[in-house]
Amino acid sequence: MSLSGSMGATGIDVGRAVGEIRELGDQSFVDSYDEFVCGSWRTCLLRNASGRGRDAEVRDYQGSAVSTPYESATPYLRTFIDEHFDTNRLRFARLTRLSPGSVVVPHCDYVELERPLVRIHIPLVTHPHAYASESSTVYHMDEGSAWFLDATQVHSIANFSPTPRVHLLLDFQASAPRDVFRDPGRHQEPRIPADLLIERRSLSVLEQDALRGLGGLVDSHNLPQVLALLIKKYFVTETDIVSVFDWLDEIAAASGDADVEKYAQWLRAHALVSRSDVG
Ligand code: YCP
Ligand code: CO
Repeated sequence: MSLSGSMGATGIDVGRAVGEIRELGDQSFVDSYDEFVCGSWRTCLLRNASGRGRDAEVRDYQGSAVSTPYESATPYLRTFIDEHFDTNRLRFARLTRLSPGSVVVPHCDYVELERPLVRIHIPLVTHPHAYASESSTVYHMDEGSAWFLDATQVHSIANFSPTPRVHLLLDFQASAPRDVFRDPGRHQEPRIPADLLIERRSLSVLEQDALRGLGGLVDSHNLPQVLALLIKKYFVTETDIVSVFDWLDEIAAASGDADVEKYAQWLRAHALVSRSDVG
């Protein structure tokens, strides 16, 4: 059972939103969470704790979210957010851009916060081969709908499509997903429609053997590629999300490379348990 799911259409004018985003240009996006990103995942900050356009840090703070200069440059998006959501509860509003071929290490968010936030995704540019996952459920978030993503659960994303995947991502201080909307009556409880679930196949014996064999190949230079390979394999085969870390541990142990082993242990803890060791 997954907790994340679609809460229904928002009525956003995707064409207008995308037009504004095109005007923003690449230089409005910053890299963050580099340690989790295989490929490119960049964000444009629309509202945050400080109102500074390059402040990508998710942190606790009091009061309402402050508009950045990027939000002033995207008046349609600003109006959409104001009209559709309870902005008193809004803490962060971002655009996220996941490049083709990119994946993110399975992780839990909000571990560094006093209380978890409620996260809503609204896909603006997407493709049936852009995936999100929670535990053993892989799914596609469809364009223009509001999707609740329970980021306290282990989750991941992958873009196997030829185009960048662009989402509007909103984080709220709330205890229930529907509390974030101005008109909760217009939205359903989160559920994943059956036609948006992505079926996976079983992991073959050949693949299992080949994964083990990576111990003989991995070193600190190709570790990012090996990690990306494991995450991509998780997305298409019926494996648990935590298998990524189990495979990595096994491969690291077989490699006999102490740095690789240390990294594998660090990554698991950093992604699933604590973020305290990163500034
Ligand atoms: C997300 N969380 O779940 C992001 C991706 C790491 C933090 C990068 O969309
Ligand atoms: Co996340």
